[in-house]
Amino acid sequence: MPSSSPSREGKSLDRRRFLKFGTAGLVVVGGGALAGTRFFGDPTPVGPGGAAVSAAEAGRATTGKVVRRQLRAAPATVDLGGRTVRTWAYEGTVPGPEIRLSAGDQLQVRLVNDLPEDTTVHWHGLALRNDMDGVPGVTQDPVAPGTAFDYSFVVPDPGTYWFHPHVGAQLDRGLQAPLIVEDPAEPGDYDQEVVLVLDDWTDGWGESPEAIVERMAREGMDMGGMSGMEDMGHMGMGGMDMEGSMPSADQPLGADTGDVSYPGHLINGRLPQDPFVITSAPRRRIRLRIINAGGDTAYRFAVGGAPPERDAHRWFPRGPGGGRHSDHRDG
Ligand SMILES: [Cu+2]
Repeated sequence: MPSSSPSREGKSLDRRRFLKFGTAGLVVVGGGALAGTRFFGDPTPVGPGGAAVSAAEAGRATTGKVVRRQLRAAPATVDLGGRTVRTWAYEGTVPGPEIRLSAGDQLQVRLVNDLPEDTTVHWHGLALRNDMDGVPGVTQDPVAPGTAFDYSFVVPDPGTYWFHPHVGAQLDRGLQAPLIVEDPAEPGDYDQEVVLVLDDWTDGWGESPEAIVERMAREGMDMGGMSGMEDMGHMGMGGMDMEGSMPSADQPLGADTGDVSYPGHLINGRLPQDPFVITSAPRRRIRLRIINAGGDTAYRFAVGGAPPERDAHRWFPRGPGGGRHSDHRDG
């Protein structure tokens, strides 16, 4: 058991903190929330092949349908809308290709790593079986360059999710894509659906994501989700506590965003000067699914010119992964 005491850590135990304990040698398998709450007191390691996992998986509701995809992670040249950058991407696009399926479907994804370094895919916000959660050194071995890894899991809950690597600052390159889990029982009272991925961009343009992480670590600032696993070493040190990043009445978006000045901000991989455009017709209802894939930016979102009617501001349920990414409380 690591030396940090749960009582001192307080209520703000989050995923990163959990993962820090995980790297100390314990592997806890199960639903995300279950793993987090069962960890302290009586830590009993459970392997992916354990009876508890088999029982939990057997209890999942499934449609029996299997959705198969391939994701090739590789260097790519991408046009952001007037600015062409060299970056890393899934299948050559930013964001990567959307995966869409229904709750209860089984997702089978072959990750092909054509990057020059290890990678994984983390399924942001999904309460999936732990050994498919994509955290290298904790829930799986890293996927080495030139090799592949097969993810396979039942997708449990409807919602708006996304996926990205859980290695270094890779997600702050172009390795990110939406994962939409539809609810077969939802009435769907809208005419059109649009997925919007918001992102703060520097790769191939400004300072590299890795350089930013290193600089911020040197300067002793909490980079939030910017650096993934690497920032855990300085989390909670130097008098910084988790409360600093918690949303409050004064700072509803939290205090540790906006540390980095990004040269570009994107919606669906496009800069404002040549934006992603939605074509629709008057009086049509559009469902917007909004994903903040930014490493350090909390966005306020508004629809310009929308009529001030209540319907214009009606929000549909979202998945648990819909929050600000740098919190990373749910992955
Ligand atoms: Cu995430």
